[in-house]
Amino acid sequence: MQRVRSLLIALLFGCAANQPPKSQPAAPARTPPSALKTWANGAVFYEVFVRSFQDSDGDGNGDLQGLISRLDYLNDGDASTTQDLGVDALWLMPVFASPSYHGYDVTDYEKINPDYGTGADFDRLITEAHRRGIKIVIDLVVNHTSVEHPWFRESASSPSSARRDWYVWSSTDLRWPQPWNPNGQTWHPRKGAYYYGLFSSRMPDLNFHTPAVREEVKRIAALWLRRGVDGFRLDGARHLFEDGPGDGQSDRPETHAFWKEFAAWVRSVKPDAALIGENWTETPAIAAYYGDTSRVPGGDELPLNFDFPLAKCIIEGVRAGDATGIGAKLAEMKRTYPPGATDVPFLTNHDQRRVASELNDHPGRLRSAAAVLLSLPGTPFLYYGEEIGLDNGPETGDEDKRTPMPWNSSPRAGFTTGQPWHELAPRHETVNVAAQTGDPDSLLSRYRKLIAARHVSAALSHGGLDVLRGEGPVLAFLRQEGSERVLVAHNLGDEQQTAALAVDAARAEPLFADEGTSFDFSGGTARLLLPPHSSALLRLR
Ligand SMILES: [Ca+2]
Ligand SMILES: [Ca+2]
Ligand SMILES: [Ca+2]
Repeated sequence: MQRVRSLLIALLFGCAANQPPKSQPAAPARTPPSALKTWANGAVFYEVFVRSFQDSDGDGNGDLQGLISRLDYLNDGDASTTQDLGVDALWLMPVFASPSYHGYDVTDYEKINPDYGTGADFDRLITEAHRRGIKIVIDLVVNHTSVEHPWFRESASSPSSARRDWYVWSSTDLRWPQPWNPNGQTWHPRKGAYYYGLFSSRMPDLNFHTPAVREEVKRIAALWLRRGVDGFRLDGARHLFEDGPGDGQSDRPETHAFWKEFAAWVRSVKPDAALIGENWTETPAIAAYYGDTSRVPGGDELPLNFDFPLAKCIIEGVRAGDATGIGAKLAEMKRTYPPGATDVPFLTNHDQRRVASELNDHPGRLRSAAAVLLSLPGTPFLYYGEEIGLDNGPETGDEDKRTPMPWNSSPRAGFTTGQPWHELAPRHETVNVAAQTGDPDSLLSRYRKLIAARHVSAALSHGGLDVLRGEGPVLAFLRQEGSERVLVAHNLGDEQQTAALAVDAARAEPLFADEGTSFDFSGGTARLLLPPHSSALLRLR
């Protein structure tokens, strides 16, 4: 996704919960939750920009061989070692051939980007990741192709081209603005006609009304699933179909219908494949992308969807030291998402200013953000570098959200022996993996411990959530799965807090507890003492 879009969407959707109707009728009896029961439910994902992770050959571009060499950092596959981060799955930003540095405009869906390596390198990555128990999900960008894709060249060559209807053409300029930018145009001139390109003139939209396009997308998906990938992150998923300006450019009924068709196809090829939708909008519209959870466990449309509104609430709440917005958003999700839907919480991704910069590198706030993220239900995603508090680059462009990973304090940070494709983020001399490895108080160690706590607890990794306190500086909730209950409490503020919560338990076993936290259970009340920016994850007995 491109910069103007991400900036404007971020402005459009702040942390505000959509309120329930004023006179809300009694909730109808819900069908029993039908949760997603695959590896993806509860897995901890890690988003990787391959170009920025590790260069293996000194050309300054990260590549697949480099990523393979860093897999042990992410998860070495050995449960007896605890220095690895412990993530369960990777989301690779686009790895297909593309003329751009980011890869979101594909020219060949069957070819690995030569900057990243060969098809054989990709196969080796899959093998090496799977050997460590790491799943690999790749970005599938099919709303549009590159303007340089041979399909578009053929389509644009003549109105009578055999592929004319693979793209969206008009004989006149319909002048639909971009939904997020009144000055952005979506119809672009070519040889006396106009093609639709929602994101840019470099990215012509495929025409999903054309059956051959739908079949080709399904064929490509099957090809990569059979080659070993474990699922897809679906770029711009709400924009497949368009039938008019404004609301007609997103969330069309035909878009929902296609994703159901696509999901059924993917299940037929690889039943446990993960599908994660990028539907950057408000909570009720995101909720609709799960489809029917009573028909297929987790939903018959997209079983995982990024939670952009909650991400905004977490960052604003942690920054302000106030849990109110997070509590209200969690309550809204509970009444809006279909039963059994798996949320996908995250802090920021490659389209957003990095969380460390959003929180002004405040160590306590970064600690709180990590703890909130990794104690929430669903399938949390980390963005590479987040675990060490990597700053945004100094500029506001997308490249500055995607700078090379700093591995050590050397001048090129251990990322490359050559000239990095983009300058390193500020403070990389001190904010790097080596500096934080082995330090029990580092942010990196915190991420490791929180991920480890999640892995030993079914309630944390798969359970539901009931908010106990979501106002003022304290965010507290109960996570439950079967007979296991975990009380989660975060103090987002700069002052010590005490909290008395109605919790029926005799005692508690900490799965994770910051220094200085203490707790006491008696008479149906949990009494917690929480130092500034501390968290406690307590298994109740
Ligand atoms: Ca390279
Ligand atoms: Ca390990
Ligand atoms: Ca489209």
